[in-house]
Amino acid sequence: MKDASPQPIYLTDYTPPAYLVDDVHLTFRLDPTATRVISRISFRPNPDAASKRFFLHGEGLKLISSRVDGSDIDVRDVENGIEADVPDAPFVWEAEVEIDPKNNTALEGLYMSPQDVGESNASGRDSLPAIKPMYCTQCEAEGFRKITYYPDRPDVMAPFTVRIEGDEPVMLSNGNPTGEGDGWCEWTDPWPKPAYLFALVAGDLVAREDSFTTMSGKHVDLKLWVRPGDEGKTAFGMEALKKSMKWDEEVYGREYDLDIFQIVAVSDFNMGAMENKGLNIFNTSAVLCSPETSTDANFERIEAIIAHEYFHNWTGNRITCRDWFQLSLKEGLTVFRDQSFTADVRSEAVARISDVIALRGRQFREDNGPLAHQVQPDSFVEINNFYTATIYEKGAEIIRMLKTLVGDDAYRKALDLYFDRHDGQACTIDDWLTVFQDSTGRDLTQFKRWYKQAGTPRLDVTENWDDGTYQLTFTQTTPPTPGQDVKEPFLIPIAVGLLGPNGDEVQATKVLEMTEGTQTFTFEGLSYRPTPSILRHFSAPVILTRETPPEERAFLFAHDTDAFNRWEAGRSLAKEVLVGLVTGEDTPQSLYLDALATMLRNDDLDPAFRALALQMPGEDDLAQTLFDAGVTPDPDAIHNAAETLKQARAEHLQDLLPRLMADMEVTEPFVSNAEQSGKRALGLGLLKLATRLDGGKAAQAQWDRADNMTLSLGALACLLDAGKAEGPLATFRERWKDDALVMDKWFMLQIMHADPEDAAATVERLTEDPAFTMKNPNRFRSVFGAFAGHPAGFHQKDGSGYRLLADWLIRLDPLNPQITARMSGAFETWKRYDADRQGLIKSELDRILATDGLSRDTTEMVTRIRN
Ligand code: 0A1
Ligand code: ZN
Repeated sequence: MKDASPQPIYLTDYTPPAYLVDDVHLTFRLDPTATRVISRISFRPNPDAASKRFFLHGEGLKLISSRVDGSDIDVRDVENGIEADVPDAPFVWEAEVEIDPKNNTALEGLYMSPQDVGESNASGRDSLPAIKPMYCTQCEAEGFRKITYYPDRPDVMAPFTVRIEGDEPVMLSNGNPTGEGDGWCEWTDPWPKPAYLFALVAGDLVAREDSFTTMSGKHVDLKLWVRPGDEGKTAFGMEALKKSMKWDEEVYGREYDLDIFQIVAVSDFNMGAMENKGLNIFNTSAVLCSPETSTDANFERIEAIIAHEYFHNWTGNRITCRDWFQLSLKEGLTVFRDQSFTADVRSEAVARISDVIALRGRQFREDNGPLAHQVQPDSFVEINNFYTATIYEKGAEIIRMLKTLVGDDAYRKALDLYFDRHDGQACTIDDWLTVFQDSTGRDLTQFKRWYKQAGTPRLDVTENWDDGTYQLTFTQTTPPTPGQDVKEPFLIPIAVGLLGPNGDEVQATKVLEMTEGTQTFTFEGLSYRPTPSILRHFSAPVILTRETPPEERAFLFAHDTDAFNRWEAGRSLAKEVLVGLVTGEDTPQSLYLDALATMLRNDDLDPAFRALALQMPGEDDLAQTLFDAGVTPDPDAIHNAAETLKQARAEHLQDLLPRLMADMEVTEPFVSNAEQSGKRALGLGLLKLATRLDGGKAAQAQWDRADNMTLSLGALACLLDAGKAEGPLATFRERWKDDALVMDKWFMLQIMHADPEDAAATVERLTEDPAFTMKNPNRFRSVFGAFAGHPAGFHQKDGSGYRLLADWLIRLDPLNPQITARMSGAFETWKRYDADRQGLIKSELDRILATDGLSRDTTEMVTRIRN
């Protein structure tokens, strides 16, 4: 129900819990609509708390009975839970509640998946294949209160024993198995944990089994549980898990701490995956893969997410967060750890470039709009709305900067101290920074601003050359963000290298520490004026604004010894051409095209790098760039400029294509490794160019012979662009109609490649498809996420795109507030656009806000966007 005026929660209001928990014992009597949860919890007063109020969170629970030390006790219903009068001494709380997992469509707490079994969908035509639903849980951030009454806050940590009663073939919970019999089993997790890490799974599942021997010689059973039929998609995930376990031992000295580690794949899941202690639960899309059904991009994402969840065992579980304002303590650090893992097991340069593309596409976009917020917020209404790119990706950039500033060895020492000092605790971001201060002796007061000031700093550079002395003067400014008008200077690590006329390094990479608003750095004793390579490896999450002649960027694109900056130079040239095409100003088009050709021809360069250099800047990125330059972006004009440049590139690179395309053929059996996926990525980039020249002939040939999803889907995308996809789309649908993850691609691709004026109609047509359901987050996202990611289609000036999305958000909200709130972010860029579009968007936002019973999640998001 809509909360009349959702009240914010403030970081400064934190108080320690009144009672601590020594032990939790839960019994689940499973039933689809009437599961009983019986809890026995040992509480004791917290000596560090001022309050003696005994309060337990609870939401949507039917209380059957409650007792304290064996005697019935009356409880009072209060906001968000119950309270009761209890002894001022240790006591045992017992309660029995009833919950309804089958009708839990929000996918928080205990729910069943799939949810659509036996029902026909909107169109009323087909029904989905009958799969017996399984039970599963999602408790982060505040889902445990939908399972039983409990102090559902991360600073209350306790060991859990869980007994599950039911007739499901497989029944799992956190920790180690400690007993089983007919119709029941028991799991014990000895490591104290907050309730958000609780998990339970029960259903008809099969496991891929393996094992891992830890660095101290302990044997760990590994199980990856999936539905019967999906076993063939588990091999890669298991290998990724073992690689992650090994990496965390080698790089961070962290060993696994239970006898068993399990992963379960679930088809209805709001996010990618969840790090529940010893029992990670994954969205099927984040773990299941095979060459026939998954693309290289899928494999890479799966490897990173498996690593991410596994790494949480130490950064998140063993050391958790004191409260949700500290979310980036675990998420920023764990993202940084998974990024480092990917860089190590794949290619460092490619990983960094890909991370930055994602950061700019999601976090910079957020930071430049009405949803901008601090990495450590001061307040929130609904914590689920703070699982954002800022908390995750900017949080990771902060850890990366810290490591750059202190150096690799000091970073590792600090981490050792962090684990030593805080193991078993619920910590704050301040605790984390204090560890670094203590172990390195550095004062991090200014550095902390990265957590407390929202917004992306702009970094301006001017240079001066005077007889052997070269100077770089930087000025930083951070635009105001909601609630923060004035910003103090950040401590910005700026990695700089200087290049000579032949591209040789006259100054190897050096990290300049900028602390002032304006600051000059001097390099002496140079024999000629160098070309600077600034912000190497993207050493800080800032927007570099520098007037650089295109020739200099072409030079860096050809010569920079820093792979990131080399790519960046090409990217910024491409953007300058696009901007010129939109505004009618001169563009350095031929310079860019020649430089691109030279780069592509250079066989010394990794194909994956070349593929990234060939990738076009996104249309949304361009809209922001234009807006920053004071030009109101017109999505149609941007789209047309992109089309013009794509055509010009195809024509310019025509002669190169046959040789390069042949070189990118992979003859060995499919493996998703850096080498093969790089070749396929470049091959697909070239195929797009070829399609513009041959009308889809090469794409059709690839489609006919492709034996893996990467090549099939790439060919299908090109055939869509060429207007020749009707037959292949039908074939694809028929072949994959029973594979939900592949069908997601079928939906997504048609929208991504629709002409702008047809995109909304395509969405409407696809929502009529019997395979569309809004109860499955992956399917909903594959349609509406793709639509929101197609700026020219979504922003059609008649407002049809806005109306369509708003209609569906209003429909989805009562079922799944979390996904609705998240998808409303599609509107976050509205202030960039012209008055007509702004007016149309505002009226849709108002229409959403006027909906009766709108969830707290969506109310908060849409209100913030609207303001
Ligand atoms: N902690 C998980 C992500 C996650 C967050 C929230 C969720 O529900 C609101 C679910 C999963 C991770 O970082 O992987
Ligand atoms: Zn995480």
